[in-house]
Amino acid sequence: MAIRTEEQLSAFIQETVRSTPVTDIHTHLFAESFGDLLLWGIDELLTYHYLIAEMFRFRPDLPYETFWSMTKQQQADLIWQTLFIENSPYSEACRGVVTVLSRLGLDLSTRDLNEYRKYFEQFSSSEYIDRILSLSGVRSVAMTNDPFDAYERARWEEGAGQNDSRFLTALRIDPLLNGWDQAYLTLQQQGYQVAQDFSGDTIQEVRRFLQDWIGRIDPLYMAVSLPDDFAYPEASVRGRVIDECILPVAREAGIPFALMIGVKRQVNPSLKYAGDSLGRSDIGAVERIVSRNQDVKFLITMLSRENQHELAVTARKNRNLLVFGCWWFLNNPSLIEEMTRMRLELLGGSVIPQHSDCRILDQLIYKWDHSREIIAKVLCDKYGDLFRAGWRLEEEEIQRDIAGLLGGAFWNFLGKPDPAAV
Ligand code: RAT
Ligand code: ZN
Repeated sequence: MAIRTEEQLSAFIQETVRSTPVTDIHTHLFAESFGDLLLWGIDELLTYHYLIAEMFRFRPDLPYETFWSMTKQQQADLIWQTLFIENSPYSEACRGVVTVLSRLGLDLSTRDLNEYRKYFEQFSSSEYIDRILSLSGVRSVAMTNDPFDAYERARWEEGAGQNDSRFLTALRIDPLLNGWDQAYLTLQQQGYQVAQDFSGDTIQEVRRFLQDWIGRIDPLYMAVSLPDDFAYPEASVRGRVIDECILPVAREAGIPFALMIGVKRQVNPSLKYAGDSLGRSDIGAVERIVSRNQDVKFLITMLSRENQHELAVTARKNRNLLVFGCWWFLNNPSLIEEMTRMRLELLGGSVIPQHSDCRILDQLIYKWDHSREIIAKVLCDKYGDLFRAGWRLEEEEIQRDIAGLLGGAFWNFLGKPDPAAV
């Protein structure tokens, strides 16, 4: 059906963005079969590492060790008191908790954490997964599956990871590229004949390790996070692992290599897993890896705001590169809007505007509510410009475009149908 007025156009876009199911291409969530690797509930929400870092800013006298020696519930109490009672929760990570509580139907006027805790006790994980996926309108999420994590490996050996098509797999291989001096030991323990100095059969054995895990978990892609000084090509262990192991395996398996570039790990180790930061990276490294390996598909996101424009331009030049998401410190409304606007202007719909990076199931609600609102706002402007220029749109065309942005472009890039699509 054709859209006749600008008001009709905006209303239709907003409703379509709100109701179109999402494929969330990068999260740290797990299916129920992974047991306690799946995090959910108010205490997990409040102890999200983004909030831990924010809490410490308001508690200059709190020794780091005191916080780390507390139970999870005590940590959550302190974060609630600091960020929600003694201050107003308008940072994006705090606002996220407010959005979740509100959408779950909890009474925000009480600000009573113990009351909120009781609410979550009524659900089993399985019921809660259904509830959150339905409230957030997320059809499927990609997990981050780490073969270097002994606990997760044991879950795979017990048969986890099967029978829930809403939870997709992604093979995360950071230690191989960022910590070879430990990683080779883990590979040896798993029965691979690798040597620290890369001698003998090391290259073939690393490939065999990747192929075995691809066979075991059937990942959508292989992924790594990389430091801000990532270089390519490079005469280093990382350079060799990429060129001689990962790229040949990605090529042969026909799955993309996902690069998340720009992390400075542990700038403040006292903050533990909340202690990572970011730095601007060299777009030349991205340009070279994608253009010299045109028969490999790359999913790329960068962490520094300063890299975003050049990343989008690089994607214009290389169709084997699909840019995704507003990652981590970029997942804030002002930056999502800026980036989404720029990407749609440079790349049209050949982009994945957002992923959630959720670590806690409930966060799907706020990460997607907040991003959908911004994506809709940008789209209203873009379609509005077309409308004012005289271009008339059918509702079905808008539905097609939005389905692409929220998942279709990803599945097209993979060359696979979305298994969770009905
Ligand atoms: O956004 C985050 O939660 C970060 O801690 C990281 O997990 C990052 O997204 C990553 O995947 O390395
Ligand atoms: Zn992540």
